[in-house]
Amino acid sequence: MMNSKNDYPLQIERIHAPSVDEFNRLYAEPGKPVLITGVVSNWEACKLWNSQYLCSVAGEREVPVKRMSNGSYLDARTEMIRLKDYLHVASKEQNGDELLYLSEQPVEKILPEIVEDYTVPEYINTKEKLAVCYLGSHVYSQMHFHPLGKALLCVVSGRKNVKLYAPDQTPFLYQKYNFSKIDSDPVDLEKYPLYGKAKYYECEVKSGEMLFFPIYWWHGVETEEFTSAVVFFWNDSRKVRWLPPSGIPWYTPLIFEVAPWYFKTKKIFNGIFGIF
Ligand SMILES: O=C(O)CCC(=O)C(=O)O
Ligand SMILES: [Fe+2]
Repeated sequence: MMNSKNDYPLQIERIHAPSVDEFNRLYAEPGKPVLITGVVSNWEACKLWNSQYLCSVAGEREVPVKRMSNGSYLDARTEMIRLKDYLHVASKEQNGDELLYLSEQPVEKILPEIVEDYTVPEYINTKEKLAVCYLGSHVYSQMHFHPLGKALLCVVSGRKNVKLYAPDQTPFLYQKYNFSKIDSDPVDLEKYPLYGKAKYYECEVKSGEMLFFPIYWWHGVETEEFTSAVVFFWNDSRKVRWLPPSGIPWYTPLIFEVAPWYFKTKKIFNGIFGIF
């Protein structure tokens, strides 16, 4: 990947509401990230979703929230908390290195009151899909890639700052399963010197915008102000999953394809590693 100092960090392409055919041809098939405007902005959710609304429709619900240090999903603990109590925490600056984050929870299951407020983007071409929500502020999701397929990060309110790394940057990212061992941004270069060589794309995803992550693309996500988002996941074909692009160790798919079989059901597997 060639770039001069002037155009660094690399920029993610932006496009206004592409057709399904354009999306498939230009981004999904070649595995190229893109920021899409003009789709999520039509959702009712964009007018509705703030703390007050969420509190009024589902404030009494007990929701699963992760307690995590420095965005680390690997050692996060999940606890149940009333949505209104969580939103109160999320409205203030969180201190210390233990943060609460309502992250990657299936929307239909935990907040059925809000599923009518959004529509599944037509770019998703599989019957099986998963919609999860992220609600929080002052939180960080450590670098990871999705080993099973594609994702669309749809920001409803607030904004997220995302750094993306192509699969060929993996040698500099200290991979552990589908995560990076790097646990902070800015990165401690004494602890992780190879990171200094990593080339990344950076982009801000604002309310009404969505970012497409191809399979095996690394991303770390910073959320400062209170932000609500829905992420859709849909699987790539077995062929795409089993033949990872250059940079991803050849045995990586084995971890995600054979281990579930080993554990007998995919359900147990997802409970352990999560589909992020
Ligand atoms: O918003 C976040 O904290 C993480 C989002 C993410 O990892 C994704 O959309 O795949
Ligand atoms: Fe992700």
